[in-house]
Amino acid sequence: MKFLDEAKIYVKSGDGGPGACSFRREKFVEFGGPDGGNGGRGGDILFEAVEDLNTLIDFRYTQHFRAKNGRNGEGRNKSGKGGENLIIKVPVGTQVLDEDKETVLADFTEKGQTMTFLKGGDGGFGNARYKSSTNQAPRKFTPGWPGEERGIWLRLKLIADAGLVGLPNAGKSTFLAAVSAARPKIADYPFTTLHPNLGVVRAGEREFVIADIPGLIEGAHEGQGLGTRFLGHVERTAVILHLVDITQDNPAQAYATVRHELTAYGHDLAEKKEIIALTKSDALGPELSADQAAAFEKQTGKKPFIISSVSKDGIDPLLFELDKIIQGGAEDA
Ligand SMILES: Nc1nc2c(ncn2[C@@H]2O[C@H](COP(=O)(O)OP(=O)(O)OP(=O)(O)O)[C@@H](O)[C@H]2O)c(=O)[nH]1
Ligand SMILES: [Mg+2]
Repeated sequence: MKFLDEAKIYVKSGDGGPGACSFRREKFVEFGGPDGGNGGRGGDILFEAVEDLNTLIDFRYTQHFRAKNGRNGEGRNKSGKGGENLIIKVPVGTQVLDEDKETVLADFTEKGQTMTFLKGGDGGFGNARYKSSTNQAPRKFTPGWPGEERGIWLRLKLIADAGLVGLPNAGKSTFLAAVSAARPKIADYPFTTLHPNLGVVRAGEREFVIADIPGLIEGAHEGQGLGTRFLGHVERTAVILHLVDITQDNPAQAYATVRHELTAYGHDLAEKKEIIALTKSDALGPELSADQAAAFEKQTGKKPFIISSVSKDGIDPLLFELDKIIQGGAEDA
């Protein structure tokens, strides 16, 4: 299973400017020669891979990219100015695909990597260029060459920064929908989620990626329910967000069940940094929620966040904490 962020964009390099048709006119010079300059070249479209972007989220808002056209040539043999290039910044790991969404046109694997993707059109010739022994006063000039235009796909393989775990129905998909633009299926029965979903969370200036995976039940490591096969997707995350339904009789027990499965799964998942959030607090109200959280802390020795994906209570501090751990993880590495 690959998590992909994709965006379709349209790029166009600049048109070349037309050449000029002009004749020198000077006092006392009987036959002023042709002096129309060439048009300027259109700007190129370039890509540059940068490290401070993680996702293609900005390409949802801006889809059209055009480099500037070249300027007209002028009299007195003045060439037109070239159009400015346009550099499109993409995250490291981005692939540029043709409109068929299959042919890979470029692959950006390293920071700072650049590529000229579309060349700007050449400028046209001014009439000075067409002067010859047989034609001393040509009126001929050429328009600029048009730039190139293309529809392309950008594709980025996303790597989740945080992974959601919990029992079925804990509210994992609802949480993902509350904090990102992802729209996973949500329903009031276990195993609604059958395959992982990814969402991009924007927290202030920063953005990170959360993976929502199918719920775990007791015996998952032996294949019960959907088993543990999706846990591979949280192995490389910086942090696990363990969601527990606060409305059930014994949240600490639900927590222990899932922890047991993580430990049995191995792959160092149990040692990974973990944040616990008791969710659906809106259904209990603040007082009962606080009581449940206190009981949870007493039994597990761990302090949970209290949140609701419906009312959004407690969500911001939780995202802040997740981001802190993710950033810290990046510094450690
Ligand atoms: N009141 C309330 N209900 C919630 C909240 N979060 C989830 N729910 C409800 O809980 C049920 C299960 O939610 P899901 O988000 O599908 O749970 P899940 O953990 O993704 O479940 P699986 O995909 O089956 O593992 C749904 O009926 C949700 O509407 C919440 O914050 N408050
Ligand atoms: Mg789900």
